Amino acid sequence: TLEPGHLRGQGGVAEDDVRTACEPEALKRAFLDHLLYTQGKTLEIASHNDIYLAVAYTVRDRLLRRWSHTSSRHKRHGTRTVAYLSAEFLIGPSLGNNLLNLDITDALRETLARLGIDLDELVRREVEPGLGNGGLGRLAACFMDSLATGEIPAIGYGIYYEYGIFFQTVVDGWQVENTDKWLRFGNPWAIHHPEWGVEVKLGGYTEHYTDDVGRFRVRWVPEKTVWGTPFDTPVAGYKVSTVNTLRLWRAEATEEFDFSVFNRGDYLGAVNKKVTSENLTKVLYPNDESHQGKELRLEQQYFFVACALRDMLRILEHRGLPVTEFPRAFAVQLNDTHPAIGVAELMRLLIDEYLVPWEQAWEATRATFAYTNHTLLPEALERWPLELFKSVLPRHLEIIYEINRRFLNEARIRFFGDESRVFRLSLIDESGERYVRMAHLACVGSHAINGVAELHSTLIKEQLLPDFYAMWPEKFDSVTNGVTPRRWVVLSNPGLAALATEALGDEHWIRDWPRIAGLEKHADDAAFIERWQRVKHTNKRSLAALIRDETGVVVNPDSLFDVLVKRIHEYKRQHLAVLHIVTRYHRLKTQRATDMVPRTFIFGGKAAPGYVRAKLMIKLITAVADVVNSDPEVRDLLKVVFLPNFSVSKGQCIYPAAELSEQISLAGKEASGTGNMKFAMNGALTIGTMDGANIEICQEVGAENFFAFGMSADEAQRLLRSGYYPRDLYRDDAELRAAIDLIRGGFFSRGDAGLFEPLTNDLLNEDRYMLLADYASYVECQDRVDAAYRDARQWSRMAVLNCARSGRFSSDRSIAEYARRMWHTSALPDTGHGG
Ligand code: GL2
Repeated sequence: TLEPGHLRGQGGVAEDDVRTACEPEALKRAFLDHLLYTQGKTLEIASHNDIYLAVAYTVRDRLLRRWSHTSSRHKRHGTRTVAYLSAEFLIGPSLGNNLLNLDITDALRETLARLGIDLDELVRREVEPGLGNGGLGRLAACFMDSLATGEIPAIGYGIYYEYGIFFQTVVDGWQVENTDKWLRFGNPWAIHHPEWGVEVKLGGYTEHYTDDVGRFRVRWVPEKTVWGTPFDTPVAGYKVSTVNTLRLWRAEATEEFDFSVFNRGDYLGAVNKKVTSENLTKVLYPNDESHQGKELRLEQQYFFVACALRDMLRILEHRGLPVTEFPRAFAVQLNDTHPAIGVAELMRLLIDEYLVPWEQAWEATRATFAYTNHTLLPEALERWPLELFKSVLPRHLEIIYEINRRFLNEARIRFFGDESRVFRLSLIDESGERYVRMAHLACVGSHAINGVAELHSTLIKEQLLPDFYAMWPEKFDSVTNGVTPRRWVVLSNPGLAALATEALGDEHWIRDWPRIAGLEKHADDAAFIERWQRVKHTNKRSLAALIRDETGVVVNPDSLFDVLVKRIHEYKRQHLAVLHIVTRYHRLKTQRATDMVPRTFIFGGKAAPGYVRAKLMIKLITAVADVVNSDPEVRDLLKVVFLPNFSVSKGQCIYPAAELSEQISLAGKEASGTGNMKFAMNGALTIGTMDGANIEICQEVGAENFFAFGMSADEAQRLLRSGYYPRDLYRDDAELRAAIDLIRGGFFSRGDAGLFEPLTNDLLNEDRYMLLADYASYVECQDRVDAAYRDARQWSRMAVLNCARSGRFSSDRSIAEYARRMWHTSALPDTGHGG
């Protein structure tokens, strides 16, 4: 492995070049030049946005110097490039991150300060691209950071949505969605490359024919074609010379106007066709973990995958390699099934366009792809109605049939006489209306299949894809998720970063996160603990200020900050946290519960616009907040806030200030979780179920430093099988009954007893996510949290241990595992010898 800071003294010509460009005088010159020549402004009349853009271009120039060296190095060495295919990349704000990775934050801050410009304010006010829904998209962004930092050649391929995830406001307690026009003021980080445009076919039919030399051929006659062009964003590694690429595709009309229509005099009709093509990449589907069989979504998926594979073929050709070298040149990772159509598309390219024989094409395809599953929820599993699929991708359906025919023949031999298993394995679901099963396509077309935490990977093998596991046990693997400590500690929590560097004696932990273990020996050092507490308190004060600015609620920074931020979902059980809050409130009102630890409950998260229950959960949180926060009897003991528009930027303010991390999904439902890791790294203690990566966090930090509660995945399933009667639990538990009755009696809805009925009735009658079964254990566990928090010194000690023992949860470790086990790639660092 590389020594941290290996750039120093080794960089060669390229690095000298970059370093000179990063000196204060050069930075000043570049900034003023961009202000004048790119923005057309002088300092006197420049707007905030002009200044931001000129700064961003100045930084981007420095990235591009390294980027060009990186790409020629990759070309020269022809090493295997990782192509990370993902419909979402939730990269967050770029400026601070790029400055950090280029190591020019201080130089630029000083330079700008001399011009009267506050760099930190530019960083704070930067708008972020919301090109993802939640954990899956953010994971892709953390992986891009770790790939670059690990100097692994990689390209992230995805979609350049014009509108990202909606902007959430809360009006009268309800979520309101507003469009996210993130490109309104320009995106300085990406470079448009129309010259690398690709034509993508859609719809139509196929023709089978014999060509001049007697070969059997298929021609796809599309109904329409759209034009895809890439926007490249440089992705710098942390203090290394590698700069990789995030390449996102935008759809355009193939021609400005359809002249045949135009000539008929239908001008608007002609323009309309152009608009329709451009609709393809207009908007990100705002559903997290639910699948809707919408034609446009299928077109989006195919569009970006087709562009990506074409682009890889272009690169291959540029490197002078034949198409048969594809798997040696690229390792393609499928981030969930959204890009799984790539399996059929690569087959189509190889057999139809490059005339590679089926067997050879299939071998190459399987060697190329690997598939990561991210969810066990049945509603999130993608399947497309056959007729819809056929109308969009007629040729791919034929190829999928042929893949399936060969695959099922293999399965029949492997599972002799077991036709029901063959039926279950099929790429086509024929149990009712017929569907194409994308997860099955991904499994068959990949050489590796992995889950994202140990429990999740086990459940994939045992419950989600047991027949595939029986067929190919060797394909199945597990890579626990991770998050980048650059963004989630260094950028978000500068106080903690400074303390860590001082305590550990150097900054090596930033690229080698397991070294954070060195903090452990300070856990009993009173002076260190005091400083740790000061950092936490400062972060809590900043968050309190943000909460006041955004919601008007004043919270006490000396109270316990208890945080639940993530997408709103029934399986994530935000309403279980509400039941606990209501229980506390009830105790306060009915018993003089004066020994209660003052707490601030902080919620954040978006609900899919069509997910009525989830939106009602937001209303429930805000309704409880309104009553509790305005009850004078409650005083400082209980505060509840819903911070609107949870995003990467918001997360950067929230995780560092949190003391208690709520990870309360029903065991067996959360594949991994990654917020749980961000909290632990920032020294929050977790109250959590034995679900996803919580289990591994608990193992690492030690059960004595973790508040575990609730049923295990096994126990939950057994209870469900043996008959689960939530109403009995309601009947037998007085506190639970009181909490539910307050809600359904209309206490939090000005007497409107009907408002929350959809939620409360569900809890009493079905309770799919078994809140009532875990309620008592959760409340009891929260009482233990109170007891622990009363001993501030001991609490901080546990917090330090959580951080110190989070070494496993860096995405650098995840990427190292993928590289070794799935991709068979390694780092290609700049040796500084022109090599
Ligand atoms: C998710 C899982 O729900 C989450 O547990 C996991 O951490 C991430 C990343 O692996 O993937 N699956 C999914 O569809 N979304 C997720 O966040 N949206």
